[in-house]
Amino acid sequence: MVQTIFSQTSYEIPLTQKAVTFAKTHGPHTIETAWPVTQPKDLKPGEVLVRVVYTGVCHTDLHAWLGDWPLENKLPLVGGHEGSGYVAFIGPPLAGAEPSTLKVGDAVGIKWLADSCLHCEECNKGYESSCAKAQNSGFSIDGSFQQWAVSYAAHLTPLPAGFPLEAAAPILCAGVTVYKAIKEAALLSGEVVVIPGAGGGLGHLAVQYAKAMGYRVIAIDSGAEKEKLLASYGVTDFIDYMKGDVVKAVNDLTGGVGAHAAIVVASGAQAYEQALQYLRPHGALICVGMPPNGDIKANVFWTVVKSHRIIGSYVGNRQDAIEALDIAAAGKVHTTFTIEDLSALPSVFERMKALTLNGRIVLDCQ
Ligand code: 8ID
Ligand code: ZN
Repeated sequence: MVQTIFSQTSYEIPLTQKAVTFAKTHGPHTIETAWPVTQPKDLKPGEVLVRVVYTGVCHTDLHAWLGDWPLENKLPLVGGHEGSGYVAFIGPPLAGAEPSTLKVGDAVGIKWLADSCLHCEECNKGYESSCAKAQNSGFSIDGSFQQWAVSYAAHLTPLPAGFPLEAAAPILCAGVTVYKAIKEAALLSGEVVVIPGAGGGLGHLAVQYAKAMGYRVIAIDSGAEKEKLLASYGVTDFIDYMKGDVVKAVNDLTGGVGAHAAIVVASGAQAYEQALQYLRPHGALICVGMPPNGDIKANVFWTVVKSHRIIGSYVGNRQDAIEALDIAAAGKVHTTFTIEDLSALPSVFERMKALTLNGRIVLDCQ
């Protein structure tokens, strides 16, 4: 599909737009053609109106629609949190704050963390996603499955100059999340990272960031298509979790000693139990995938004796997003995606549930 919306110095803002919504958890989706657009005069301090051009579809959007998690989202909801587009209008600055450095026409990204207070201890330490006042795109506020989204000046991510918007979209959740998760493992160059869920949206980027950061990658997922996709990034160690003993396979590939880290991006629970069995002493289990009702069963004795580190990693902060995009813009990480129309969202969810997607689906919101 051809991009028809570009950077402009001003945008004609319509009263209504296309959007995909649902009013009830796991209820039907509605392809709206006259969903209201927040008008410039109605933007509150700190808010920005973004003309969304592309949006990725993350498994988190599916979890939200299915009601998989012990958190309540806004209803009715416009989901989506991997949006790329242009600043269309900038609301007034927050009381006492400098005006935003953003300009109308700037290429920006909408990520899961839409806003945070930037004053609390969590924000000051760079754990912005843990801020008690955090707002999440496509969950607590409407997200990127629409053409004109309200987001926040402080958290919109500037996109690298000339970086294609469709390639940027998946970096804004999948990319930043896995990049941050790999950093959390605190590894040394050449150490072994296992990535269960490697063929999905997060996973296909995780294997590339891990390689770009100097680690040896063992990918786990299922099926010839995903194996082929991963081979295209130079990943030669692939384990099909549907076939045979995953723990033995990792141990065989690591001379019997196991891996230095597992970055679990699988949306199923089984991958966590397996990871604890193939980690070597001081190995890190980085928890990223969020299966419904998932528990990690770690034996206390072996956790202590092996000094295993079990770490939850939740998206990334503003700087992580900038770094993740810069690495991709430098050509070290490529998003593999298929573009479909915004109205295809319900069908994308069906295919995501069936685990048949390779890489990411990016929806065209033009
Ligand atoms: O901040 C966070 N922690 C964060 C951010 C973004 C997404 C967490 N997530 C979560 C999502 O909510 C979801 O639970 O990460 C998970 C993966 O999201 P995704 O990459 O968007 O999902 P996907 O494209 O459907 O890929 C999932 C892959 O996991 C594989 C599947 O075959 C698929 O390719 N998989 C499964 I399910 N079980 C597996 C297993 N046992 C497995 N791969 C290996 N071993
Ligand atoms: Zn996401």
